[in-house]
Amino acid sequence: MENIERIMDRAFSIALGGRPGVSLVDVPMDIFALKTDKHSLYTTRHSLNEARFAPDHETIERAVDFILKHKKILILAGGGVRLSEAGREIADLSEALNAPVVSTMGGKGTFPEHNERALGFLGGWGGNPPYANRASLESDLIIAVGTRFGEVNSSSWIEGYTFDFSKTHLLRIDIDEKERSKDYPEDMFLQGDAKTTLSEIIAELKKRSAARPAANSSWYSELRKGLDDYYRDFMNCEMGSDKIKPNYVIRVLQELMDEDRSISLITDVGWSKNGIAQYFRIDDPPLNFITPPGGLATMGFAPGAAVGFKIGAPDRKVIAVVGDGGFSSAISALFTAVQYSIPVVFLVMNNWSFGTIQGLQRSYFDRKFIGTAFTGSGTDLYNPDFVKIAEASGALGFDVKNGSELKATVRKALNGGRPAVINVPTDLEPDVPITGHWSITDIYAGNVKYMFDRR
Ligand SMILES: Cc1ncc(C[n+]2csc(CCOP(=O)(O)OP(=O)(O)O)c2C)c(N)n1
Ligand SMILES: [Mg+2]
Repeated sequence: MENIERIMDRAFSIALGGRPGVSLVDVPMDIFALKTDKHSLYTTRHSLNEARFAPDHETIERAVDFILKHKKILILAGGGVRLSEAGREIADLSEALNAPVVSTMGGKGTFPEHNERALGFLGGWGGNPPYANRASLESDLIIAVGTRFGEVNSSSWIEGYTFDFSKTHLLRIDIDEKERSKDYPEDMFLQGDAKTTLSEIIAELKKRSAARPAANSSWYSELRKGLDDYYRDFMNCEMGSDKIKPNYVIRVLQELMDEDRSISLITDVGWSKNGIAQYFRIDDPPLNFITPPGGLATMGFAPGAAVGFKIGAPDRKVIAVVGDGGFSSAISALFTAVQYSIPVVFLVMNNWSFGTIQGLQRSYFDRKFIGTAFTGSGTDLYNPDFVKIAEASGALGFDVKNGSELKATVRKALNGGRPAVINVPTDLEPDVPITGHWSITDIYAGNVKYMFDRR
């Protein structure tokens, strides 16, 4: 019992410093049952990002020397940029070097994706067309900030899809020493907080008058133009009829967010996450965009996360975008929202299946669907009536019968002042394309040997 103050202090320090995140204090029941006259179990005040350190000045100078030897520099913003709130510094570095920026899913939008130097996000399920991957492969230096080079973002670490560090130099900035050389050998590793370290690099760059690498001016503009063309097509994508096309749902959400900057999207897994990450242009996370971790994506994340987000940011208009599988598995969040009057909108992309998994069965198992289509006792598709569930639980319920109603319905739900469920019958196709590589598909295809040959 006498240790608890110290342990709570440590738990807060871990949660808020370094790599901020959840810390767990496991208290045995016999200690929980003890009596105490203390009113508070933690006495020290901690604040977010207390560990803001940077490498020493000499190291920063060496890093800048190294950066300026390159002509095709690419900045890669990972989730650490978001945690460190270093979006401003990424933008300043991009401007100082005239370098384009790509991101992982966790870092998506930390550099505004509407900016002309933004090339989207990379990896196995990266942006479409895969110009972020191409930029990575064409660059001669990647400055990677706060990324773990996870499997999804690195195309399962198979060279030539997202990265090829036999050709590209790598400068890494990470607060965690354990990241050093974990997956890729870097040419330089700077241990430090993203925001502080980037500020020091930028300050040093400004001292060098001819800092901007001249050849950096144009190598990426073709890629950006290609992305803009694709984006334009996407924003004109077809609606579908009785079942609305999933990309059309995403398009309408993008339009709504472009019109109303107070909307925040929380995504689940499946089409909601991969599709939104692939097509969306995000400018200001975490205010407007939260997604579960890209690789270990937790189905059922969005409903609860949206309720929590709304409690923490009551002025935001919050939409949880979730598949029917994800919503069914975490529907209790709706009841909590009603119980505590938390007006969150649950937009259910209802395709009567674990569509993402079914897509893999379609592509790799000859359309043999096992456990992924929501059928009843026969072959008829089955799902509960989400609108009736909403109404019966005290929330608003909306059925979208036609894509042309979708936008107005979302607005109505957002203005309803109560939790609301919108059921959107959604087409299974198209799939979200894999734009890089994912080794699991080799395994499905019985092509394991190839995987090891390449590594
Ligand atoms: C807890 C958990 N279980 C299983 C999975 C594997 N998984 C990934 S996507 C997916 C299907 C999601 O279905 P749905 O929510 O309906 O979205 P859709 O793919 O149809 O868009 C599943 C089961 C997961 N990511 N998390
Ligand atoms: Mg589904």
